[in-house]
Amino acid sequence: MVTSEGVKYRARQLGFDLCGIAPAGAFPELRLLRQWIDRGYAGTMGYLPRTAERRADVRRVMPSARSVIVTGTVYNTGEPYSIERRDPGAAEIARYAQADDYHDVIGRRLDALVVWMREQHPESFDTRAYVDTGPVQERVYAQYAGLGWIGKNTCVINPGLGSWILLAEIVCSLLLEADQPALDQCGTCTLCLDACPTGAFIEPHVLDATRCISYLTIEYRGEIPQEHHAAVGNHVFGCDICQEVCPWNAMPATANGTWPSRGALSVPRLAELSARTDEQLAELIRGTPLARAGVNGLRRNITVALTNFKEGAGRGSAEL
Ligand code: B12
Ligand code: SF4
Repeated sequence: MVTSEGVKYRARQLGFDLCGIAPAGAFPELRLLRQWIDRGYAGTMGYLPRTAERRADVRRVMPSARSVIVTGTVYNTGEPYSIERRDPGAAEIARYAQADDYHDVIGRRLDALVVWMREQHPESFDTRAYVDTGPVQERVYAQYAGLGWIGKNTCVINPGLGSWILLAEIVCSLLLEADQPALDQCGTCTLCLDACPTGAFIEPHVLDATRCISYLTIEYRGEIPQEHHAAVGNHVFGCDICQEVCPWNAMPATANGTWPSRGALSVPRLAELSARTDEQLAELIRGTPLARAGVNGLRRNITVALTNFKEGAGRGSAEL
C-alpha cells in the first residue's frame, strides 16, 4: 500500500529535499497560461502554445490522474552570488546549470521512486514522471503540494530552503492524501521586480519571457536583439538575479552531497571561454544543461558578454 508519508520518506532517501502531494485538479492559476501566451510573452517557445490545452489540467495529460507527487531538489552551489561578485571579466552561468543535466539526475531518482511505489502496491496503477519534460505547469502543482509559494519573480520559494529548487513530479492514478497549499509570503517586497536588468516583469508574477536573459541566452535562436546586449552583461547562460536579491535566499540551503556539481562551470573567465575551440567548448558542456544552447548558442552569448566587458574596460572600469 502506498501512502503519502511513505512516498515522502522514500523520496528523501533518494536524495530529494522536498516532496509533497497535490490533488490532480484544474487550479485557477492554470488558466493564466493561455492569457500569458496570447500576450506574446512566450516568444519563440512554440511548445508552450502547442501544449497549452493539456497544461490547463493534468487530467488531460493522464485522464486517470488523481494525485501529483511533486519533488524539489536544491541545486545551490554555495558560491557568491553574481550581484556580490561584480567581476565583469567572469562568465556568469546560472546555478542550476553548473552541474550534470538535471533531467538525467532527477529523472533517475523519479524512476526509482516509481519502482518503489510499484513494489509497495501490488495492484496496477498509472504514473507519468516528468522533470521539466511534460506538459505540466510544475510551479502551480508545487504550490498546491505545499512545496512553496509562487513568488513575485514567478519562482517557487520554500520558506526554509529558499528558491534554488528544481521541480519534478509523478502524476499518479492513486488517491494519496494531499498537502495544504503553501501561503504567499512575499508581502510588500519588490526587490526582484526592481533588480531585473532587462525590466522583464510586467507586474508581480508576470514575466515577459522575451525580455528575460534566461530566454535570450538559452531558448532564443538567432542574434540576441541589440537592445538587450548591454543588459545581458556578463551572463553567458541563464540568469539568477531575481532570485539572488530575494530575501528568502539571503541564507539559502546548499545542495546535498548527492548533487553532481561541476566546478569547471563555476565562473570561468570570459576570455578563457572565448579562446576555446568548438571542440573544447563541446567537451566542457557535454552532459550539462548548457548543451541546450549548444556550442553555437554559447559562443553567441560569450561574444555579446565579451564585447560588453571590453566596452566596460575601454571606459576604464574592468580588468581582464
Ligand atoms: C518556459 C520556462 C521558462 C521561461 C519562462 C519563465 C516564466 N517565468 O514563465 C524562461 C526561459 C524565461 C525560464 C527561465 C527560468 N527558469 Co524556467 N521554466 C519554464 C517552464 C518549461 C514552463 C514555465 C511556464 O509555463 N511559464 C509560463 C508562466 C505563465 O507559467 P508559470 O511560470 O508556470 O507560472 C504560473 C504561475 O506564475 C501562475 N500565475 C500567473 N499569474 C499569477 C498571479 C499570482 C498572484 C499567482 C499566485 C500565480 C500566478 O500561473 C502561471 C501559469 O500556470 C518550466 C517547467 C514547467 N513545465 O513548468 C521551467 C521552470 C519554471 N524554470 C525553472 C528555472 C530554474 C528557471 C530559471 C531560474 C533558470 C535560470 N537561472 O536561468 C529562470 C527563472 C526566470 C524566472 N524568473 O522565471 C524551474 C523553476 C523552479 C522554481 N523554483 O520555481 C522550472 C519549474 C523547471 C523545473 N523543473 O524546475 N523558464
Ligand atoms: S532571470 Fe534575470 S533577466 Fe530573467 S526575469 Fe530574472 S532578473 Fe530578469
